[in-house]
Amino acid sequence: MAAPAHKMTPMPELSRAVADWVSSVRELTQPRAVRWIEGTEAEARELTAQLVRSKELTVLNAQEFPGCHLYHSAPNDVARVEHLTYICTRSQEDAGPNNHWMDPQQAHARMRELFRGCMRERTLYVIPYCMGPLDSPLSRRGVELTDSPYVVLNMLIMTRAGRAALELIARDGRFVKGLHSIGELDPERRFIMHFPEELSIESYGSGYGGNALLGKKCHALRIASWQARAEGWLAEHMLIVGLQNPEGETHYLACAFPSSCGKTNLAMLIPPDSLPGWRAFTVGDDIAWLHPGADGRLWAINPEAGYFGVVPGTNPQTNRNAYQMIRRDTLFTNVALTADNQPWWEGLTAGKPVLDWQGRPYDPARGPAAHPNSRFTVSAKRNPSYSPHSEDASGVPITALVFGGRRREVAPLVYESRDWPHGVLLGASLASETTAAAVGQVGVVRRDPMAMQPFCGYNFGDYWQHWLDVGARLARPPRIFHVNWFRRDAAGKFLWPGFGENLRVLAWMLDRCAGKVGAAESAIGRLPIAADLNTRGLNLSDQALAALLSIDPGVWRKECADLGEYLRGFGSRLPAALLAELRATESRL
Ligand code: GTP
Ligand code: SPV
Ligand code: MN
Repeated sequence: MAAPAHKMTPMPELSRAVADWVSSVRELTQPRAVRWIEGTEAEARELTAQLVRSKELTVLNAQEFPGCHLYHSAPNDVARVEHLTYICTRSQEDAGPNNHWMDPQQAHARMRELFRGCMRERTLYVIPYCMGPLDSPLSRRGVELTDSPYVVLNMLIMTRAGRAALELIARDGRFVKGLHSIGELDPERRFIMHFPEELSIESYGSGYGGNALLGKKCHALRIASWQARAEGWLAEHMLIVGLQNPEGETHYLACAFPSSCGKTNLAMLIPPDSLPGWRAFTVGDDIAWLHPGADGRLWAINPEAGYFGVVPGTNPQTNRNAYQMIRRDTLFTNVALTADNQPWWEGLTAGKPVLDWQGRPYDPARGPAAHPNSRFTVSAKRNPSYSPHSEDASGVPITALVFGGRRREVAPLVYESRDWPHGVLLGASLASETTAAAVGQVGVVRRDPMAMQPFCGYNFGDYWQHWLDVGARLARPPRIFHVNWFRRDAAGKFLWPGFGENLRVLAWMLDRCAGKVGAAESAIGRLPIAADLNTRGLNLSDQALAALLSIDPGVWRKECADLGEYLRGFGSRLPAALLAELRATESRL
């Protein structure tokens, strides 16, 4: 005789605080049903099957892409909407000039009108989730309420979602409240509101990415950066990668690059044949939570459990790991389709698109077949280079921090800061060409300090001071570098091969951290001595290398003047120490 099934407490009974909040949202939004997400595989299969039946998901070619599906988002809902994203603090100064601001009461009133009755005929899903390993003291929890089953499927991949997370919430009572509805998917009725003082998020009118998967940018960066400042840590838009050198030593780097500027690719980098004995291990590809440790070092966890990655450009040459990873159990959004139901995107050399990202017959005159911001959602465990230390409760120790932008000129391939405060200036000086990850013009250089312009939940002036304060507390701070993989020649060609070859630059950084090589002092920081940067077998001309490592004082004087003007826009909140660093650079120039 089978043993009687263990009777589990129904989820609504686990946390009074969550249940009460769900009841109030239910009253406001009037869903037909409420469903609590357990986080089981059977549940994910059932939700997937439901979306296949309703034709919202397409099953992809089961021989070539087993377990993979395609989702089309609304054509006017394909990227983050920074112009509709708000930080709602009581004082506008606390949100800072870097954020759109709305008074919290006004914002709540506005959102209440949008949410009122918006879920009629829909199911309200309750998704308790944990950002970070379930057993880590560095993790934080939240609950997302949404009427989008596509969001549920994504959250199940991207976070540790379900019963275990709710049990933790029941225990410590603290969680971020995230209310989301796709509404009418009308760009005129779309807002992403954050209330850091209340630890809550309200998002309406979009079903896409960072607008809708509230654990990601909304919680793990905007709300978490606010919490991190109060608690003495950092929530950053950074990948975390472990590099094992031929001697078998592993060092971890955390790197901040703006959206669509190479984080996922660097996080799962494949060492080129020219660098035998090196291995790379991915801890995270988009977000790092960094905590000063008792040993005076900075320790990092990846709050996420999956990747929501850019598809175009992924191929066996640029990144074999990424290409292998998304060949099974992957949710594709807004890619094109071949005649035999395989996903297709720009950058693939094989296959031919017959339907574009909107499901229309492909016509090159209408632009690319896959949307430039088309994405894959996949479990981090599918990554062949997934680091077992991703699950470590205390995180991994960070040897170096790297800031990088996408700049066709000005910024050299790599340079190193003189010390932590100068490194904070390097981060604050980050500027990058805009990409398709956010709605708006692509390819325009804009200021994006620490790659956090769209994601910092408070005043950048206070944020830079917080960075300075964290560094001052570290007895063994990581070294800070700046990179640019995207410098181009006069003909518009990338000067640096990028991707796996970026390891050459990272290896130089680790040599610097180990005190193995010197550097050339320049006005803006320390540059590699050409002989210390391994370029063997690269087919890189001396001229190209010189251009990559060159600094034009005239151009940099202008760059510093622009930066000074920008920084002074933060008025009395700008740390004097940061301005002093800039003045010191200007006088060296
Ligand atoms: P988000 O997920 O938006 O935060 O982006 P990301 O920073 O993770 O960027 P990702 O690694 O997905 O790369 C974005 C685009 O840049 C892709 O089309 C890549 O193929 C391309 N790319 C990545 N690394 C390099 C590089 O080293 N050199 C060049 N030229 N292109 C790169
Ligand atoms: C980014 O834009 O930086 C992303 C994609 O990582 S999204 O999840 O949409 O924010
Ligand atoms: Mn990102």
